[in-house]
Amino acid sequence: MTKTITTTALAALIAGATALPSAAEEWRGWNIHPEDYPNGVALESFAEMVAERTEGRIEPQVYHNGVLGAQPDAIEQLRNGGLDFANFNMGPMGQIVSATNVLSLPFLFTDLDNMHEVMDGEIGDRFADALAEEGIIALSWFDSGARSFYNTERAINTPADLDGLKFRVMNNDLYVQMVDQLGGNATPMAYSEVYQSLSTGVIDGAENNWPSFDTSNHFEVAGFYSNTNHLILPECICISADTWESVSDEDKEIVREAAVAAAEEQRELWADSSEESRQKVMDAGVQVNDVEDPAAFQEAMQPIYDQFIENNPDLESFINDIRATQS
Ligand code: GTR
Repeated sequence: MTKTITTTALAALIAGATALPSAAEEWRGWNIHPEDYPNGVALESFAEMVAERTEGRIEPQVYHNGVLGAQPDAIEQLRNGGLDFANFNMGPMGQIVSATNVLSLPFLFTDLDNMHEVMDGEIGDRFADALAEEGIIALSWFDSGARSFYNTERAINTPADLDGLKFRVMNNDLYVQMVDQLGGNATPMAYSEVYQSLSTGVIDGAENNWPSFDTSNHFEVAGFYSNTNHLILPECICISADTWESVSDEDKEIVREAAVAAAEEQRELWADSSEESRQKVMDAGVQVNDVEDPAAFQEAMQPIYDQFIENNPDLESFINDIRATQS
């Protein structure tokens, strides 16, 4: 082994040293989606803005495609220091921060505009406070459209059409109840396992928005997509509380502004991306239908609301306040 250092190696070392100031904090960021999905694009913009505006004091690095683990694990990692930031869906968050379960009540929001109005205002701040109590700092809210059921067997028009079908749901008991109430069977499962499970018949269907149905390739194996639009879930750019507390007030401001700007970009990209994905899966032969009886799906959810309020009386005000934005 040689003990001398070549000039090229030395130059590389110096270049490396100048690229990252010695005080640079490297932040690990989790993204379940591909880099070119609206969320991936916006997270990259966030990382770039933060690095640039903090002059390299913070260097966020986004790991795409869920390579750092499934969402429930990633939420835990963010809380115990394994991750610094992430784009989380509020669905699986309910298992940790019970107030966010309100957002998983089916047909809660009337449309995307209603969700924006709520999350960008005082009610959204209350959800952020509840998250902060569990070590999760939500800085801005992304879109994830509306989720609908898709399956390998048939078009769904009424709840009776779910009978005998097994659907993958995200990790949250409320989704198991939701599918039960509609007469189907539900099984919680990691997103990364759905494609294989659909292909092998372990499950018959799942539910998601257009961009996820497309980029996960589920449309290749599940040929029926039925517009139930049962869940409009916000997603966040969230930072670990430990990471957040470790930065100066000046850098907190930079990070917050970058997160808000990234969410604006994500929402703009979302609308186009949804339409492109819808078109793409239809061109690929997926049979898409509007359900014949949308009211029947909503009515079937009443027992879930009743039980939820009975079990969480302290959260009833959230529901009422959201309803008040709709009148
Ligand atoms: C997507 C969402 C992901 C993940 C996924 C799933 O729409 O953006 O965060 O929750 O759905 O179904 O697991």
